[in-house]
Order: sequence, then structure tokens, then C-alpha cells
Amino acid sequence: MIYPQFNECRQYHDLSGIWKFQFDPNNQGLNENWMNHFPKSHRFIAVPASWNDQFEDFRDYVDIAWYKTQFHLPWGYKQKKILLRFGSIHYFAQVWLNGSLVGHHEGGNLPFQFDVTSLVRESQNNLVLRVDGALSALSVPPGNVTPHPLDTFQNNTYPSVNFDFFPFCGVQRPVFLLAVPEHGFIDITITSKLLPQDNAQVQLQIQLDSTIATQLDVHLSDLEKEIRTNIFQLPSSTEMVIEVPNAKLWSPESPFLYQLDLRLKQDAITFDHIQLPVGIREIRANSNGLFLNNQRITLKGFGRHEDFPILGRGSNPAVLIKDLSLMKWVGANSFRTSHYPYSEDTMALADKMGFLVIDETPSVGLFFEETGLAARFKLSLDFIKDLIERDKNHPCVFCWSIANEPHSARPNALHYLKEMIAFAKQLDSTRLVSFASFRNYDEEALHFCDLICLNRYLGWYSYPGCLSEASVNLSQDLDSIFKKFQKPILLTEFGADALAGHHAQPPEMFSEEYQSLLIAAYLDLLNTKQYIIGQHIWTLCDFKTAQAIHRIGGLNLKGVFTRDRRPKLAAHLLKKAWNPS
Ligand code: GCB
Repeated sequence: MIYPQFNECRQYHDLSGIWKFQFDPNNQGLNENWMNHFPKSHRFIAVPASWNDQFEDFRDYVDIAWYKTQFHLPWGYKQKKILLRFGSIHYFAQVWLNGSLVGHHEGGNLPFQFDVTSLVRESQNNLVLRVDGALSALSVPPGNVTPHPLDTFQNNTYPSVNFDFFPFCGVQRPVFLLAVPEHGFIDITITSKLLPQDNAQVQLQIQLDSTIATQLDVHLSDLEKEIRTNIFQLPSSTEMVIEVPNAKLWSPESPFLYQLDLRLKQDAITFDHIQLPVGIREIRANSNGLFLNNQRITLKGFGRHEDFPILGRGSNPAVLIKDLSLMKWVGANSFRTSHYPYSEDTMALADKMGFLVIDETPSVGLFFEETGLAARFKLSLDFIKDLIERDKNHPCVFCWSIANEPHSARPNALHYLKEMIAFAKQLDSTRLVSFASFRNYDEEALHFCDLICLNRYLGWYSYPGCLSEASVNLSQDLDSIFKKFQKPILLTEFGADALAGHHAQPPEMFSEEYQSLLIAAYLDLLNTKQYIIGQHIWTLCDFKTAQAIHRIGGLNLKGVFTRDRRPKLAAHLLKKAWNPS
């Protein structure tokens, strides 16, 4: 799916703003025909943003709600193919345009679009959405599931979820009206390869739907020449290689992006045009480390959440800039999109600012066996496919994470994890594939990963308050895992809750001092181990969770910044540790 473009052939119109909104706790809307007669008693809501924190009375509501907006077709859209594109709606969405059902989509963090050319009018278009935020044993992530005795963590939360973040609902990313050429580009896949003597190749796989194209022009910025392909005998899928002498490579220190322009022409007139940034870089991992452009690299960064007061999980450019700037300020060069795909803006900005990203699917809290296994497995594969299709051209993505902390003690787990990892590798052989594990060396699925990602909480959930015991045991734990699997290890989570402004001497749990000391102890240990390729602190900022006995104020306080992005002691410590002068 090509990200919306704005040029002489493609336009988009952002439908974000204030929409009409109605909660539907009794599930009346379908019977009462709300798609045609939206309730007069409606309230108003901001799009994009989760609904939970916009009102005083429905914060914990994760069920059905309806949205409505009206729009006119912008000038110049009339002769084009018209699409409606949704960046993300959590969790299940049904869409009506002018009373006709256009389609539905399951899954909260990936984009989807519908061709509405035959339904759209020149003016007074009514767009209505029914959004069901409920999670179940059949959804990914699952929710409202009774924990299994083999599961280490027994969640008892309100709302009931199988993961540690608030299940924000609603239209959480922008809704676009797109005007695209009737027949044109369908998809582009860009890969790159380094060659000897600073040369490189950019490889393109282009999918077209065009019977009228007679020429394809390809231009990569900074190269003198334009490549022109005559396509009288048009294949619907075409491949080409661009040789790049003295290539400028992409890296976190120097995130250089070429610009690729692809133009489809008929009789010298351009009728489709796509512009994409291209970062040339190569990534590989082996037991000696992680290598970017043949140089060993150490990852410093964070697990994060898309989370901010009032917005919930709603995307907001200022919050995004703030978060990526804070990470640069601290000296980070990497992050993981824990525990779901982040906004497309995030990925584009990570390309530009230079972050190496572990791109994670929404498969968090996955369990194997019991009700709904087939449905969860199918969705997990669908989401791997959709995520790779969405993000495959981003140089920032170096690794796909197919799950966070799957409950893999259950007998069936190994088979399913193996299939999921193999599927990701089959779709993309140019990147690493892994998942974040909380288990020990008995996690057999680590055999299938290119890189071992471990989440560890010694000094917090185990050995609480005891940092030296935590270090000794962590050291043995890591050594035994490396010994068994002989693969590089990244600590994808470690940290401690700290209540901002709470201090203690001697340090104790929940104080800023204890959080700093724990992080410092981990860094000291990790820096002694050659097979460790990096450190991702859990987490960048405090974030909202469901209510639970261990979540003061409904917050996970492991942020090194507060939820309103103020540094705790640990942020200053990291800045020193990651920017040695
Ligand atoms: C984990 C999870 C993360 C939690 C974290 C914690 O292992 O992956 O989602 O927030 O622990 O703080 O408990």
C-alpha cells in the first residue's frame, strides 16, 4: 500500500478534525440504522485521538461507538479514483459512505483503505464508522482471557487485558480521502546492496496496473542520469537495478536519504508519479555482533509506547517530534515499536532522524492452545504481512519482531512461533527476524531467530531491591542463553518504576535513585559482554495502563521521562553513559 502522496498526479485530503460521536453500550446502532440516521443526542469527538480520555464518563469503556463526518469532494478529484484511507482504528471498524457499507477491518494499528469511487458524491458525503473496541480470545492482541496456570504473569486488571498498557480505542490516526490515477502504480519494493569500492545497487520491484503506460521514468536524486524504460509490452510487475557509484550510506549518525521519483507516462505525458525516500544500507548479525554497513554497531535506546495525556494513542506530530528529539538528546540510536506498529509518521521520521527500529506486530500477550488458536494464528500472520507491506521500504527498520512475550511454555507454542518467524523471513530476507522473550534458555523458539531479544526485570519483579544479586543472576542467565544459542543478544527491556520527585537515600524501589542505579548496574554488566549488541531501556516515558494493584494511578512508571516528558534522574544518567566525552 503506497503512502499518500501529494503531487501533480496524486492528492490527499485529511479528514481529521471534530466529528460527531455516539457511544453504543447496548449495541442498538445497527438495528436503529445509525449509518443513515445518526442519533441527534450525539456528542463531539476529536479525530485522531483515542476516545477514552476525551470524556469524563467513558474512560474505561472498550466497546462499541459510532463516528460521523461530512465532506465535499475537493476540486480536481472528480476524474480520479477515490479512496478512503484509515491510518489505524482500534479494534474492529465498519465503514459506511452515504449509507452503503464500504467494508470492515480488524486490527488496531495498521492502515486500510477502500475504493469509494462509485459511492462518493460531489458534495455532502456522509461517512459513518462503527468501531468495536472489545478484545477477546479471538483477537490480536487478546483480551478478557482467563490466565492459564502455565502463564507466569496472572493479569488481573480493569479493563481486563492480557498486556500491560491501556487498551485505548477509536480512530487513532488520520483519515485521508485520496485521489489517485485510475491505473497506475500499485506497489513498490526497494532494497539495496553494498558493492565493493563504495558502490551500491538499489533494486526496485514495481507493480503496475496500467494498460496505457508506454514509458516508465526512474530518477534517483544525486545521480546524473535518469533511467527510462520503454514499456510497450508491459509486465504488471517489473524489476530494475540502479547502480549507485560512491554511494552515500544511511546510518543513525548520518541518515542520508536519496529521493526516488517514478513516473508513468503515456505519450510523454505523466499520469502517475510516486516519490519515495531511499536509504542505502545493509544489516547482518552473527555471534560476533550486529553489523550495519559492515561496521559493528551497539544499539542504545528504548522500548516505547504511543501514549500521551488526553490523546491516548492518538497520533500527534508535536508529541512525535518531542519523543524522537528526547531520544536524540539522551544519545539513543534505536527503539522498538513495542507492542504494535507505530504510526507511519513515526517510521518516516525515524528514517530522517536516524534510528534503527525493531518493528513489532500487535501480537502481544499471545497464547497457544485453548479457544480461538486458529483465529489468533491467522490474524498474527495477517498482521506480519500487513506490517511488512507497510514498512518494507524504511531503511530505519532493521528487524521485525513478530511478538512480545508470547506465552510459550505451552506445548503448541514452538510450532506456531516457528511458522510466524519463517513467514516473516519468507516475506523479507533482507532484515533480521526475532521476538521479545521473557523466558530463559528453555525458550526453544530462539533457535529460529536471527537475534535474541530478551526482556529482563531482575532487581524489580525478581530480587526486588537487591541490585547485586540481580546483577550476578542476570550475568549467569545471559551467559547460559548465549552458550546455548550462539546468537547476539539485545536486552529489549529492563528498568524500574520511579515516581517522579520521590527520592530515597539509601535508594529503594520506586525512588528516582533506585531506577538510576538499576539502569547503571545493567549498563555496567552489559558493557562487559561481547555478545550483547545493545540495550533498550523500558521505557522512554511513563505510560497509562489498565488499573491494577501494581500500577499506581493506572500508570507504568518505568519511564526515564514522565508521561508529560520531563526527565527523571535516570535520563541524565543515560545521557552521560551514552555520550561519553
Ligand atoms: C514486560 C512487558 C511490558 C511491561 C513491562 C513491565 O515484560 O513486555 O509490556 O510494561 O514488562 O513494566 O512490567
